[in-house]
Amino acid sequence: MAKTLILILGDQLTPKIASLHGADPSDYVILMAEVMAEAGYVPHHQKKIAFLFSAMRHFAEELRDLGWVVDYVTLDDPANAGSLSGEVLRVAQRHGAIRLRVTEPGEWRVLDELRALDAVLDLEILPDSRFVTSHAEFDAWAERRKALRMEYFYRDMRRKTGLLMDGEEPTGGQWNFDHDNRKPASRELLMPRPLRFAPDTMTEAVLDLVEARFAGNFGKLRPFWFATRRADAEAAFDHFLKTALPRFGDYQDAMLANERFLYHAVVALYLNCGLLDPLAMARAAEEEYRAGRAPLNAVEGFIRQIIGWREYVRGIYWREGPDYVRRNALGATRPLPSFYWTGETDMACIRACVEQTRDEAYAHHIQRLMVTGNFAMLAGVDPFAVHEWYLAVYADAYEWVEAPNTVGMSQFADGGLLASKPYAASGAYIDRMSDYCGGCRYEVKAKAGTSACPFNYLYWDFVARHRDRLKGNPRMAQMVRNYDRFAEPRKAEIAGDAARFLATLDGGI
Ligand code: FAD
Ligand code: DLZ
Ligand code: SF4
Repeated sequence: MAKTLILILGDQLTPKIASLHGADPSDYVILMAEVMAEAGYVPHHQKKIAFLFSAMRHFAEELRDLGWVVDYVTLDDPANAGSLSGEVLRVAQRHGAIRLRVTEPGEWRVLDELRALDAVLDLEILPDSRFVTSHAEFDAWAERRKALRMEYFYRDMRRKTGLLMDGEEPTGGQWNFDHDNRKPASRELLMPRPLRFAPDTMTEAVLDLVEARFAGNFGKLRPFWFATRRADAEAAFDHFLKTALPRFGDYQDAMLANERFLYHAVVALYLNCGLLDPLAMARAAEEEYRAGRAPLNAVEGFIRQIIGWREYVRGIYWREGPDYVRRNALGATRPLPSFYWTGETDMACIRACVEQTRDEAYAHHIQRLMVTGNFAMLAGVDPFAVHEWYLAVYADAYEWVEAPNTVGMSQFADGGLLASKPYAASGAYIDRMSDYCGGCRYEVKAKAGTSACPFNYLYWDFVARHRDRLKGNPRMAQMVRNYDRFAEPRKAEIAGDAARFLATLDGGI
């Protein structure tokens, strides 16, 4: 009997992937392919491409060790068809396969491409069982509600998984300990570091390939220190549990120029491609609390990110449909300033975040949300351009998780579906949570004039531009009233400063 083809995508790197459930290796051929269509749909960071190709190659070895036949197509294979569907057709023909099995991809674009193969192959697309919530469960939850607030979804996830539950009650008597989690960090704190791995021969070969084919892409390729094998990713996570989790909550929102990782896990890249399992991670974190090695505010905060935010944004992505990435509720049209690629700006906070992104293909949540994201929204940058940037530059970026975070949470471009208010902030917030302002040519405490921090007048200009929309938002109405109380000369000063500054950006005023 002709074999069935199983396609495993670059972000499905686990033997527990649904397409392998219950399958007998002797009846199947697995296809994994490095293709230009995937490596080029946005100009991915060099480290992101290298990470994923190396992780894919290591996973192919892991599968072979488990007895699977794996047809692995490298990017430089002269016969490479260039796209996932092209490779499926080519390899299906080679093996005489008429059936294709695949776990659903993490992006509408790829889903449409795979669905089109239905015309030529007997196609089976399986739900991705790596998530706690299925699409149907999320939709059923959303149907019952007017506002899709993460907090209520998260409580249901706690009940469903039993994580941090004592019977029917949340452990510690509270669902959420976020009020304990807003501390700025000091440079004197002893900082943990993510575990680093020297590239092995397989990774070195991929680094050479990326150097040869993607040298023009954003980002520094070397030094390359990500784990690319499952055992190493697990060691990196274990290292986080032991060294950083206890303070994860306290310093979750802090930013320091010379401490790029602080107490963050730096695991989303491993988790999103399948090297780590979310529920196993959440249970391991809970165990740190139960064993008295980490406090509840830290463990609850971490678990909320994994079974709360991560699941919730995925639910929103699939529920809202393929046009979600094009939403633009605030009508923003400015091109993305070139300093998002070069880091060449006098704003020390943006410079630090872009340089770190360039070097590490990593920035933590508050850098993404409150520095680069906040600035883009205040400056009125087209949210689709912002979305493409985030999708390209972070090693953990796949559309299902990146787009709701960018379009919804950080740009308010879905009009408040995901976030109850725009994450807009002036320089005072950045100054409170970071050490960036001390080294900046702008003065964070100055409100107006050429030396004032641009976030200050851009914030009020944003409130003024979107006054009518924001005055109806209970969490922004006070800011609108504050703006309305400004005397006319002050309002004119804000508008003038903003116009002068925005004129210096790509796209002019
Ligand atoms: P930690 O801070 O240590 O958190 C632990 C884990 O929780 C993360 O690894 C991640 O899996 C999960 N998590 C935390 N916050 C979120 C969130 N808001 N949404 C989903 N999962 C979350 N995350 C991605 O995984 N991929 C993206 O492409 C991505 N793009 C983002 C774009 C913007 C504009 C913003 C504001 C956030 C984005 N996030 C994205 C969410 C978050 O910033 C990253 O998950 C986090 O910074 C990854 O670093 P870490 O592993 O050190 O996470
Ligand atoms: C991100 C990515 C890249 C850079 N390259 C490949 C690839 O060559 N082959 C592949 O199967 N997957 C790749 N991916 C991941 C896919 O783009 C990902 O599966 C979709 O974005 C859906 O999440
Ligand atoms: Fe950023 Fe303003 Fe602080 Fe400079 S002064 S680092 S621009 S917040």
